[in-house]
Amino acid sequence: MTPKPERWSQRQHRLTFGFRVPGGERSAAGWQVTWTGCAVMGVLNVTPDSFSDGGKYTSREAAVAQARAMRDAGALIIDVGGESTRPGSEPVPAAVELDRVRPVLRALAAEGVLLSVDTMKPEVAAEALRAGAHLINDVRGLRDSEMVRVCADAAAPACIMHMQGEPRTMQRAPHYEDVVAEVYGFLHRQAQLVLSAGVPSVLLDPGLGFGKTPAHNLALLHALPGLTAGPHPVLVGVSRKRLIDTLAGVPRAADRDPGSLALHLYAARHGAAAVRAHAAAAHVQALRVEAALDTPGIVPAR
Ligand code: HH2
Repeated sequence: MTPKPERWSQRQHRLTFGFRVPGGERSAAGWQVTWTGCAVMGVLNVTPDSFSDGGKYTSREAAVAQARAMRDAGALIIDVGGESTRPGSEPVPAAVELDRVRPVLRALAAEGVLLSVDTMKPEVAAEALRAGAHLINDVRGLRDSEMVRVCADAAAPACIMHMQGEPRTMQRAPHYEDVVAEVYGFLHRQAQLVLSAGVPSVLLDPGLGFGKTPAHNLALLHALPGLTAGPHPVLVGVSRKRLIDTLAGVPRAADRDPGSLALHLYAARHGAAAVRAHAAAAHVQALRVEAALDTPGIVPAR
């Protein structure tokens, strides 16, 4: 294997799909989406109760307009979610979740947007893939073998995220003997398992805020280079999360974009292949500047 370039902004990342995808190139392995440096996954919550933007995109028109704006600003992928997983949230029935995401996925797939769907339910994932989603983002990290089967059958890549417990109770008393070894060990084990089951490629995500104290989140961020040195692209998502309030004193979630950006730039500099962000345009802009600074002697053409 050729060694990875030292500069984060020059590292190439790749996701492989078993079917044609927007921006994908045909290869022997399937269709590949390739990018350099750190990409943006734009968050699109079509829920009434998400912690920072609940209710803003519940109409199809509002959701599609927001996705278009994020795509036009340079987001690589739009992550559509129909169930909030904020701490304390209650699960919603699969039929409700599907009614929320399906029309939006159909509309955006028709416009050639690269789409992930943020769901823990295999039946929602299967229907979402039929409606035009390309990647499954599962905050349960494909611990359900049925979710592995859905992704493998559709030849769709998956984001494996680590979560301790369930959203309803996960922040009550998170506990680890060694958070870095346990979380990164889980991600590596799950990656091996799902790839050997036929899922074409994976993104790994430490799941910041999912059953973790601020100290756990910071330990994982400080150890990020150990994860990003591995063979799989790494996604980091701290957008508007409580960690920003802990670090900077910002009680209102919607006010936390500057702190989110600072943490995401840190993640990019330490090798993250993508960051999951609500303020997608601001992230694309800041990452372009950060990438230019990482490339001494090169004056961009624009
Ligand atoms: N965070 C949230 C939801 N899904 N998926 C991944 N892979 N990584 C994350 O960090 C992550 C995620 C929570 O954020 P949000 O979607 O804005 O809120 P809610 O769950 O309330 O809809």
